[in-house]
Amino acid sequence: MKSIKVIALIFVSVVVGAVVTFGVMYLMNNKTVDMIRNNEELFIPELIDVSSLDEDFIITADKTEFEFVEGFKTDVLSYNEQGYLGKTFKMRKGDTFNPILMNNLDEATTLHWHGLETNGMSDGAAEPNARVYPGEEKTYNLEISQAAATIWYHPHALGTTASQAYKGLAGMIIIEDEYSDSLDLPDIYGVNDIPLVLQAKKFDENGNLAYGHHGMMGGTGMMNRSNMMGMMFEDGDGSNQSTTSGFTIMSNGFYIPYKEVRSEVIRLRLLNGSNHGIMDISTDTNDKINVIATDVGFLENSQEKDFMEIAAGERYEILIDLTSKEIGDEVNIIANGQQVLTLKINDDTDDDFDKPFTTNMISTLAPILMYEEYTGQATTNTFVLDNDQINGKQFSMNTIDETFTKNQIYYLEIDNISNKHHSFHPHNARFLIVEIDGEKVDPKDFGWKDTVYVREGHKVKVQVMFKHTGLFMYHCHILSHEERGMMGRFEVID
Ligand SMILES: [Cu+2]
Repeated sequence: MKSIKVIALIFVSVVVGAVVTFGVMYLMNNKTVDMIRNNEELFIPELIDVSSLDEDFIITADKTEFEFVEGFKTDVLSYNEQGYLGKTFKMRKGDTFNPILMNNLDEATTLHWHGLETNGMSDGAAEPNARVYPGEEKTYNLEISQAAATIWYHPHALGTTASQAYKGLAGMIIIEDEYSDSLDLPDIYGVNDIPLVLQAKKFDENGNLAYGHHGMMGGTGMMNRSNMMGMMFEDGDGSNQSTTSGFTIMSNGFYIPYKEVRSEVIRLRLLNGSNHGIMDISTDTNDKINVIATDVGFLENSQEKDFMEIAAGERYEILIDLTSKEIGDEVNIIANGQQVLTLKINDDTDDDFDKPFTTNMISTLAPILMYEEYTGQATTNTFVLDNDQINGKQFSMNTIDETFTKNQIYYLEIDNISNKHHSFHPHNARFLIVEIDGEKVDPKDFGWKDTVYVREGHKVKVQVMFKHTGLFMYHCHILSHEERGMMGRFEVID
């Protein structure tokens, strides 16, 4: 009888403890969200036009401070001491860009150009000498040979990718070409062509970014703030690696900022720059989303949607037609049910402007040509995604896991046999989706991709050609999965 009482007491204690713990966590998260600065003007990173640079450009990786919560300086990282994130680079097909990374951090870092087809020495990941140590610098030699797209840059050093990206190291790159020139698209940067880096973040009560403390109990067995937040972030067993549930979605570092726009067609360049999570994007006014570009290029025809999904690492360019709006109207962009940007219509911002088109006038964009007509017969390399490993292996810097020949057509079959969702990203690649779960699909529906989200138990086959030689990485773009070993190296040979 006594032992039953003891068991009952322990049971009650555990339940009460759990309720209190989760209650405190819930309140803390809500309280913190209330404290985050909001309703400020959308921050637009400075645009650096690479074509007009007459000297080498230095990109510094810096320890900076940022006021997510008014009056609290939060330690973050940024490029070129911007405060948070980095500048936007505009490049043209045919450009050569030789940026120099200067590492002002306390730990190694690299620059990886996500979505750029480039040589292995400049890809910033798999080469043995890719790491740039504190106080050192490295020059990257980038030859821009690919079609117009919205791509991005972020660190890719082994062991520090996830934490550095989470703390703010990321920036956008806009590539232009003859197609983007000829299309009558909104292209005034920061006015009707707007970069929007969406990131799921979690803050503690002082506005600090909560990240990566593994496990519920610290060394003393006591619950303290940092390990409690760590447990909230840790996505090892929970479902939150596929959603942003419990996180606050920030837009270019700000919470629900606004942007004054004219009653015209607005182009948003969306990047899901989160460490994990898929976002469902829509408007609160039921205004349609016209998708014009996927990760690495224009669609052949724009796709009108009520909502769209964007996974961590992916980019989509979308148009929203505001031509019928009146001054004072507002349209909110919604991500996973949360307001992330308020577009405020205010034509007074400019006395005179053209309303050059409406979205139904630009349905034809750029042709998507397969590398070859899909037969499914060519060489297929299979990537089996399981928990924390690919093809039964965890990452090793001493192994070359796959070898491809330059300018040959390959099929990559990505087979997710795990009980989690994963996001597969091979570097130096621009691929087309040809099969899902063994069924042929039309690649034009998905457009040019460099990252593909594969749900648990599903299988995707893509057609790819590698155009540059060297050593590269493939990995899961859920960055905690990557850090836990879901990554491999491949070599492209002549
Ligand atoms: Cu993964």
